[in-house]
Amino acid sequence: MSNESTLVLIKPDGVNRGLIGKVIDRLESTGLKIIGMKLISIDEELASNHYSEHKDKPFFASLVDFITSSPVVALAINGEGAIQKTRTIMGVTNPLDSSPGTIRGDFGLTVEKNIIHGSANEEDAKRELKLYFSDEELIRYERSIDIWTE
Ligand code: D4T
Repeated sequence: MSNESTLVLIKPDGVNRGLIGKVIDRLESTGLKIIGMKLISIDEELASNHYSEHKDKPFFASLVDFITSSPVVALAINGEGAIQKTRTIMGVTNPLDSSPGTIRGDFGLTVEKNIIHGSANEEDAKRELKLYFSDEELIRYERSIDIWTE
């Protein structure tokens, strides 16, 4: 495992349902570190860029409409194996298949409104972090608990 950073979005359904705190709590409680965080409105250009790999899929237009419909919380998350760890905490894409104890399994209902996004791999994480955060917005700092999480 290596120290890595990943992008998480708390999607419009998570924000509107008042789940920001719960989602952040699940991520933070594992020892992962927040190194960037903001509430933003995603415009169509950013949405299309973010989801470019899905541009030919039948759900693309609906996905862009949804993600631009209301603010999201963007988080840059850092830690040992942060990409896989975040995906594990999230659960699989369709909440009907996500295990209880995962964010999507506990809070999600539909494949589109599934509460949270997390980068799928190292390449996506690098690309997506750049879409949402400038270098200056990523804060590197030591926490006293870091000796227990590394
Ligand atoms: P994200 O990218 O949001 O973390 O989700 P996943 O990595 O788990 O899933 P994905 O890339 O396959 O899908 C991206 C995004 O599209 C929505 N979606 C997906 C949808 O609205 N309808 C669908 O049929 C699928 C497969 C949900 C997540």
